[in-house]
Amino acid sequence: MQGQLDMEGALTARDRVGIQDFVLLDETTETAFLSNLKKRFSKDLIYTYIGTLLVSVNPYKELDIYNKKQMDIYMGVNFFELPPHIYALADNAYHTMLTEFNNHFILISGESGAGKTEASKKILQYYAVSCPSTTLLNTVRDKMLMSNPVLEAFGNAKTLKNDNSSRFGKYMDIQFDGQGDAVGGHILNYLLEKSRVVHQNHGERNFHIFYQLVEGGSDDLLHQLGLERGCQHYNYLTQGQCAIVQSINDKNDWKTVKNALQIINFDETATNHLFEVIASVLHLGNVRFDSDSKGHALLNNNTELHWVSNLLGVDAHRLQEGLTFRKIEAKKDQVLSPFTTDHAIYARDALAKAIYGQTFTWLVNRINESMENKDPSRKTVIGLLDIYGFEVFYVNSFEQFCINYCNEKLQQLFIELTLKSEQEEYEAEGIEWEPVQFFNNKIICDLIEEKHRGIISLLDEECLRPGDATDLTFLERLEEKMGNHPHFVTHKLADKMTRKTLDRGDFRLLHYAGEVTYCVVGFLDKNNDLLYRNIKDLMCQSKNDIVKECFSSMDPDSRRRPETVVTQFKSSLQKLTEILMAKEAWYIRCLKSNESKQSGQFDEALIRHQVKYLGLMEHLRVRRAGFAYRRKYDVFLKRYKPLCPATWPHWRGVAADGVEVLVQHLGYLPDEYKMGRTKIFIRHPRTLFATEDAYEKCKHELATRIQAKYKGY
Ligand code: AOV
Ligand code: MG
Repeated sequence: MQGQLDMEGALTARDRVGIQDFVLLDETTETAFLSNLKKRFSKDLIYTYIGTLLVSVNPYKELDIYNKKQMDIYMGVNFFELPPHIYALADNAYHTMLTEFNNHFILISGESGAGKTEASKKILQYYAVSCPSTTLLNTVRDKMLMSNPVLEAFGNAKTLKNDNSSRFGKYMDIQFDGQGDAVGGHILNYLLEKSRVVHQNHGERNFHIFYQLVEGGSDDLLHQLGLERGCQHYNYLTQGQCAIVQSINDKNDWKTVKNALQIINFDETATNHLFEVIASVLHLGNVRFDSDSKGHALLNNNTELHWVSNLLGVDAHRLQEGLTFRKIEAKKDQVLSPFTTDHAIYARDALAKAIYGQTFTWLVNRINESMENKDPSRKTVIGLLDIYGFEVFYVNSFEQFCINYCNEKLQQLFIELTLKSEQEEYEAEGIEWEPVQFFNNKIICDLIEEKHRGIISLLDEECLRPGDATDLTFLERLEEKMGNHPHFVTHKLADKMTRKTLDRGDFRLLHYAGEVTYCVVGFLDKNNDLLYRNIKDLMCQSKNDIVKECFSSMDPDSRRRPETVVTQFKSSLQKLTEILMAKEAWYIRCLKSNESKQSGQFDEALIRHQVKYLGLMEHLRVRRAGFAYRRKYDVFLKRYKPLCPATWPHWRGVAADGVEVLVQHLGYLPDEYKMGRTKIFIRHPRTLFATEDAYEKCKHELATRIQAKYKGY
């Protein structure tokens, strides 16, 4: 059998290139695991399996393994017959979807900079290039592919961890028809890190699109938008003091994005409106305020404000009023209350964030329209999840809290679907089993999201409490309620628990992936994300179609207080979990090879830490002791019954008995499979692949016989 030969070939070559599936390692120690990874990494073999889970180590250099030739090699070939590759996983998910006509998703996880976004792009390319196609469908594929550079331009930015860090979460459904043609796509986006529009930490940048525009835009375009060439002219682009990045070519990226916008059906008007919005944000960032003798904010000069009003198509006087006064409704009267300069800056930044955030969602909607499947009658999907990875910076704020919470949820999903449910299934099916212990991070998820008691609830309560609520009162509430939790550390306890002190305004969470100290400054504001009413009303009257559409649809009932940011995020993650749980899962666990983004560096301590917290050793133990494949008796019998005269064409008895007869006939050894209550469990994929090969051969022979028969007529 081909699979077996290759497997044995790999075994003899183990000293050269390591083992391609950890399940075949002699010992399941962390040291053996790491040494295998390292051996393979040194040979540029960045992929290794744990059963059907793919482990990937970021090489930080271009490898010649992503091309049409490689795609052809992996197309339609059984999983373990070739060296591990992301194409093999993509292909396997695709073929399972086609044969079983069900929905799948690929969960790509790992910390910031580990290679999730690159992995998701490779998978999308694989489907776009290697699935069958017609000319009509080619346009859908092009759009799916081209959605990437556009969304990356608007939603990715350079951080200290990653020069192209995703600052939003993305779940993309790729829809296939019954023949396996990619016929449509749909994207769900999650919480964009809007605060980056107005503030960047040292060594970080704003979203790529701003730099692309001021570096790559034509003279005419910049003139039309009132912009100067070069990032140095814009406050919103220079705070991180690293506008120019060696690994990024903003000019070239600009061309790619312009071209991509055309492919996803942006006509000239829509494109112009989009750039007007981007330019208006840059101008807003340059609007400055002075203070008069009473401490009230005054506009420093009118030029920038006029550009904003021009580009957004709103009245300049009302815009100025909105940025320097608050409108208070008193009975039937409206009173204008002047802002201090701090307030005015706050209002300006809030507007910039709102414009950008709304435009991003609008963009996703437009991309979805362009990729829409015109005939949704018969379709199955493969969902690709690429979300911001776990991150720890020197200072961590509300954004890291949301991102790390999201990663806790994904880890929880992984545990639920693999370690926990796998073991529960053996129990339910009555299969003998030695339980594998693992750390369940549910305790941390509960600490964050439990109703009425979790951090999110306390934060919302403080945000909604009228009067004197501040970031510090929120911290006090946390300390009061969470002080004794094993994963929560206050400054009072910091010395005792972790021997690292905490500042008065900090709290620390012991996440599954490590400890993170959060500074509470800004938590309430960012969670409230309020925009002054008069500014919102003004934007609804904008002559820029995008702005008008976005702000008009923001909150139809403006008297109702909108849900807080973190609560919206929590419900969107809940919905995502439900979407994923209804599908069959495939996993890619990405590992970051080193912190300095260097090729060829295998930082053993860093990788050991990731292997630990991702639960890879536990996964391996479950896989090794368990069964790689399981199928309901009726599904298994329906597919493979032609392989046995006693079950073909019909088996009249109970499906389980039919399966027993069938596998006996195929010569399965007693150790290779177990019969559960409702399913057959097969220990190693090789066994199933041999059966699958036999099935393909049998199908072919049957077809040839039928053809020969008809030829005779
Ligand atoms: P991430 O998505 O996991 O981080 P990326 O996919 O953006 O990480 O990868 C970071 C960088 O690592 C890329 O820009 C590439 O330079 C390099 N890289 C990753 N995978 C590969 C690969 N297979 N081959 C070559 N280079 C690679 V974040 O979005 O920050 O969580 O939030
Ligand atoms: Mg990413």
